[in-house]
Amino acid sequence: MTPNVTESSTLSEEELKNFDLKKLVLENGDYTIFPDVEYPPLVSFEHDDPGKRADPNMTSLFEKATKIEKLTPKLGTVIYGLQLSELTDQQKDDLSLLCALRGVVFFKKQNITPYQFVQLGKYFGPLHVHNAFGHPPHFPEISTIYYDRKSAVIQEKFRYYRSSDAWHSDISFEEQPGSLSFLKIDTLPSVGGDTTWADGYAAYDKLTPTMQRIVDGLEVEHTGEYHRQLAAAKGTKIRRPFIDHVHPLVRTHPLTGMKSLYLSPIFTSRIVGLSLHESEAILKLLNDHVIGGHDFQVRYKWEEDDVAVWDNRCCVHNAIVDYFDEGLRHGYRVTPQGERPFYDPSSKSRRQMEQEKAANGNN
Ligand SMILES: O=C(O)CCC(=O)C(=O)O
Ligand SMILES: [Fe+2]
Repeated sequence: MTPNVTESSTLSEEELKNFDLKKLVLENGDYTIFPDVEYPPLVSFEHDDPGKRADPNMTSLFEKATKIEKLTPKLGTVIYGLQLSELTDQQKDDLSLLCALRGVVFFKKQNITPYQFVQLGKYFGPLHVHNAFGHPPHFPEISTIYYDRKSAVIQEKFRYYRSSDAWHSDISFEEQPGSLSFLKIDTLPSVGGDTTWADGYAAYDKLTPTMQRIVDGLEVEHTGEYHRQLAAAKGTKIRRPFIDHVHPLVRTHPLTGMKSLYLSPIFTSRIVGLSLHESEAILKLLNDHVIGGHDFQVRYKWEEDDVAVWDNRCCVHNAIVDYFDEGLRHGYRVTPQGERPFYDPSSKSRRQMEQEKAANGNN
């Protein structure tokens, strides 16, 4: 059983700036703590998305990068030659729009520190402090990506695990779930440990119009049950109770205005207003649609010190945990919260928008 601890020391600004999680994991292994504290409930806020201030051409990013590479036609872009720790506000605004359009954006060879990571993330919205995850000392806003392979709970959790079991959109159980997520991977096994993303716009567009009419306007209950069970298995404290929230199954992206299938299988319990068997059948059908949707997925092979930035409002993701025999994998994530998900019945799918543009001769 992992002990609950209280953070005893505070660090100076200088010490925080130099805090090095890679060094800590290499020296100490699992450094995460589970402070014996209770957090107050989250309060609602008006989300002001930096992407609203973006230049539609995102010139500040495209002109400064040394190379831009698309990983698939619609999903996933790699940017070379820019440091996230040095982005101007205009570049951050443009990044927000780029993520809304491309789902996930990767930055190579990033020197950004945990301290700078937190500063960067805060630009996009208040950083979520997780209800139950262990976090690094002094950085409650950081979620550590690391599995202690010697832990019996972890062994058990991954014994029969298939990555198809864990697609999700970060913290979708909150009233205002993550808009973007920033994930740095700084330590990699010799092989394995890729991550996959699936495009929510395409997932919607790949449903037939009849199926689209069925899912449009439906609402789904999201819960923290997954984390409750994990905390119970590890014997760790839940610092803020999980509260269920209902979100639209098809959500409208506030920046692109496009419809995206908003699935988060590990955090969803049922579709509101349907019987359990109706709900389970539809959620299973949609989950299978995403799991098998290789034509709208990207699988990313990390290099050390890559950072992925993705938009949780228009893509889902999933870690591939195939590397326990191949060495250590470590990274960390921050997730700014965004708007409360909404569905605008007059919004369009990406395909519809593209067709209309083409018809108007703007393509
Ligand atoms: O380990 C990974 O590649 C991704 C883990 C994850 O789901 C996250 O950081 O949100
Ligand atoms: Fe995640």
